[in-house]
Amino acid sequence: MATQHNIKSLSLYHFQGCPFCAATRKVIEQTELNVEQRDIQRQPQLRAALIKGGGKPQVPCLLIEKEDGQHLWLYESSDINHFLRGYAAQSKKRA
Ligand SMILES: N[C@@H](CCC(=O)N[C@@H](CS)C(=O)NCC(=O)O)C(=O)O
Repeated sequence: MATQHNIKSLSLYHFQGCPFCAATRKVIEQTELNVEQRDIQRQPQLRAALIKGGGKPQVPCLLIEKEDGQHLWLYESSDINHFLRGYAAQSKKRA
């Protein structure tokens, strides 16, 4: 799994009417993490990118881009929320 110091960026694939996405957006708001939000209903090309990269159109999905160029596609809101909280806690410790 990616650790705090080797992550380049985080992006959330989501859409507005999805309750699982809403819960994850709330965690992003609470943790104040810098996560780019990519709405797959507003931009169909993002849905295509999600399927191509992650393997399926399910949202929420967190794209973790590492410094070495590796891309990790994390599905399941409970796993994403757990990851975000841990990442936020690590970031605070290192600050
Ligand atoms: N267990 C998943 C459920 C996610 C889910 O059902 N997302 C719906 C939108 S609310 C979805 O993407 N459905 C389309 C699909 O699975 O292909 C989670 O907690 O993230």
